[in-house]
Amino acid sequence: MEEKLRNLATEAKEAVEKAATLNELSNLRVKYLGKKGHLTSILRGMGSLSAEERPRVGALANEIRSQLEVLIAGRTHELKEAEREERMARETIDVTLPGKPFLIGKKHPLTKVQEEIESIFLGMGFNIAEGPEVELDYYNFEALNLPKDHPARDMQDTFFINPEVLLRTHTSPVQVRTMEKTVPNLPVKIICPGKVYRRDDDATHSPMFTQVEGLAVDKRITFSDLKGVLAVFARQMFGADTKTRFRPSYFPFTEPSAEVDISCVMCKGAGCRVCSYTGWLEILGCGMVHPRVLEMSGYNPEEVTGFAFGMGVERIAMLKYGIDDLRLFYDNDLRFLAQF
Ligand code: 2NM
Repeated sequence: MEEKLRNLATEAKEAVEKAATLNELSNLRVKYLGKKGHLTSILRGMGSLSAEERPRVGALANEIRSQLEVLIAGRTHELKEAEREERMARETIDVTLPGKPFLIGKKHPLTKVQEEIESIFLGMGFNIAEGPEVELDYYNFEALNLPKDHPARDMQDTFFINPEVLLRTHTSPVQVRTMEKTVPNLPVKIICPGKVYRRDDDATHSPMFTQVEGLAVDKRITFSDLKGVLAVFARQMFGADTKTRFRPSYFPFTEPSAEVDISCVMCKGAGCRVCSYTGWLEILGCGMVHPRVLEMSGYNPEEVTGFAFGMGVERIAMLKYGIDDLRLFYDNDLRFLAQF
């Protein structure tokens, strides 16, 4: 039996040394050391051995097993190393190949338009003011001459957190907060950009959108100042040949109030599909700050006056770039966003 074992060892060692592939090695391990392998089947015959032979044969078998394991491991390493070296010799890296192109991020079109609006008003001496998007009913409505029972306070349009706290429906509360902080100093000359929230959802209305509102309060501010500032804005935003017109309107926080149209950016006023053949496009609302609003903020409406205006950044961007569905701004489709 010992001889059988030694012969097996010699045969297995030779086979392992000659093995040319990892696959072959793996088969050899199964053949000699596996559960149904040669070594195991020889050991099955140990039952016929005498008590003093048995430990010796057992020890020999274990030694052969561990020698073979070591040989197989060594040969495995050799073969892997050879394969690696062969691959290294074959594979070359061409460092002159162009790299893989990667995407560089850019500003969202709404951010670009918002910043463009900001820079036009900064150029006319306005400062930027910001405030909370979760706002008190008082600043969003009450202080803007919209008492609790006012019909213009359509509950449907507002997301309430609780009866006194809501998501701001416009950035006007920032203007009220700024006036409160500034009083009695003058002038107040600010624009308030930011997100606002209304219960609205279609191709031209989103439950969240972006507004820029403006406010100027000082002694002897007039409607002419308002007209001049907005005419300059329209020309800088939409081109030097842009005309403006003011139509009477109503807002609870301004008196008088107006809607502002610009001559159509597409047809220059001749009439086309974009302007519904009117030659004009509505871009914002405005007016002279209501005396009660000035008074609630701490200014004396006998001494100071002010103008205010508000515009939707999405609407301005849609007109500027000829986009017909504002949901494109929020879909985050790079095929759309990459165009700006
Ligand atoms: C608009 C239209 C007209 C406005 C008024 C005020 C404030 F705080 F001074 F009273 N802020 N914004 C205003 C006026 C906003 O948006 C269409």
